[in-house]
Amino acid sequence: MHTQLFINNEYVDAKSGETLSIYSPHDESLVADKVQVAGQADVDAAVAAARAAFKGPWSKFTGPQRTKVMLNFADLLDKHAAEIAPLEANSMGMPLQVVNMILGMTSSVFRYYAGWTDKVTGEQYPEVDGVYKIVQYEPVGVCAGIGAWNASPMFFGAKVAAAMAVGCTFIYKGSEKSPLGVLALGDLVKEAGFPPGVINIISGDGRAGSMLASHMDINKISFTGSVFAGKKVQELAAKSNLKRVVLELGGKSPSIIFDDADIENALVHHSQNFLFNTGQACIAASRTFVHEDIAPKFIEQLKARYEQFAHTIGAPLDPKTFLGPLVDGKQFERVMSFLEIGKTEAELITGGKRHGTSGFYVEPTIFLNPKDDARIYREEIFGPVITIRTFKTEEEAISMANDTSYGLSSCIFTASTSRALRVAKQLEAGMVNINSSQTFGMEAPFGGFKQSGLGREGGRQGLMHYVEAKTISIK
Ligand code: TXE
Repeated sequence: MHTQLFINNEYVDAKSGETLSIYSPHDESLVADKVQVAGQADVDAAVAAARAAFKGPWSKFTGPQRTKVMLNFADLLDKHAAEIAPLEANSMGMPLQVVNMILGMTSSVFRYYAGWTDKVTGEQYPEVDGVYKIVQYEPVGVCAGIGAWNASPMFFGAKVAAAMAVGCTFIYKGSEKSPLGVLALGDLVKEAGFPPGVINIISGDGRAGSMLASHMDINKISFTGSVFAGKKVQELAAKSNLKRVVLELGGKSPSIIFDDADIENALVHHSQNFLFNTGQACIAASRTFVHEDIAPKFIEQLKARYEQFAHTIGAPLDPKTFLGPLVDGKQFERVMSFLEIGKTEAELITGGKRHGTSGFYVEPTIFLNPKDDARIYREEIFGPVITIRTFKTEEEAISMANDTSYGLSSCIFTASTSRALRVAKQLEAGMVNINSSQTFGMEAPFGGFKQSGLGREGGRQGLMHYVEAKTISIK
């Protein structure tokens, strides 16, 4: 377990002299104390290391040489996943089976972007008045990433791998709620063959995040977290040096289940898939709309599923556990308050209370027909709490689905392809899942409309945020 900052391929104490402690959300026991917290001097040191690496050895690496170290990293991550997984499970309560999936996605995204290192092509324009124009794409420079707690290693992967593919350098700040997993990646960065300073990893809370967002020698920042904090990042980025910004923020994603849907498939996606990571997923479809003709049967069966899943609640390190605790006391209080508010805004179908008497465990919960202005219907709860409303017509369902300030993901369950595509076209969301949920891959852009974010991660779109176009005119 590492608790120091990882700068210039070395683990070092923070100059700030400040530390933070991590407690298990399973039983509030101490997991790690003296996790080093980056202050301004530490952030400056990490940025200086990244700048020196960007101008120095890393700029000499060819595409295929970058591919090699990226693939080394992916292999090392797979090799050491078993040692890293308990760090996440103990810090933020993610069940071991879920952490292993997240770590697998992290090495996959490094392998995906390792293939891009020599494929960012430019353009050439026909001669006009004796002038030829060529466009080349150059690495944007020193980049920063800020991650949330719910899938820390994957946020690291999506941000850092794309930057490495095009030759940028990076300072990554994990969440203060789950710093240990990403800090452990430092050893793998060094062993993989990345030169010192190419990838730096620091810990700290919003203050360290603000230092990154406002740093005058960082060219681009990518943030995953709440809308509130994301707006702060963009504000500081603008007020400092107008660094490029990508924001992956919250969601209150809709799911529409039509009367011709495959009910069993819909039940799986609104129970097992929705409850994945204990509902702590930005793309969780937490606002479900069910056609009135199938609603009574669907709700009755979903209730039975939730009551079954309540039996999978357990300690994060227990391989049988599917539902772990919420990340910490603050989040637990937040979700518990939504449960109490929900009881005044909608009909409680199942759950609605704490599970057990210790640890931050919550019963998987279903609320039915919340009022239009209900907080449980409008706000991102970020827990195992789903709200269901019934609808009569396709138009009504689309209108309700779009009636939100978010626009991250969405789902449509129907047997009709033409209806699925007709509805998909009208949903205001960056991602639409047809007869599925939470299905995304790193080859396609991930991100949201409206206040769910700015820009994309994954695929070619995610990569192009790490380069700048340069038009060269030749006379
Ligand atoms: O997120 P924060 P938190 C939502 C979810 C959750 C709420 C708060 O509803 O209840 O956000 O969770 C850093 N400048 N999501 O507190 O505060 C912080 O250190 C720069 C949804 O964990 O956004 C951490 O590294 N950085 C989301 C990261 O931002 C700042 C996933 C996220 O912290 C900062 C997580 C600032 N002013 C929470 N303030 C999703 N959609 O996936 C904080 N940070």
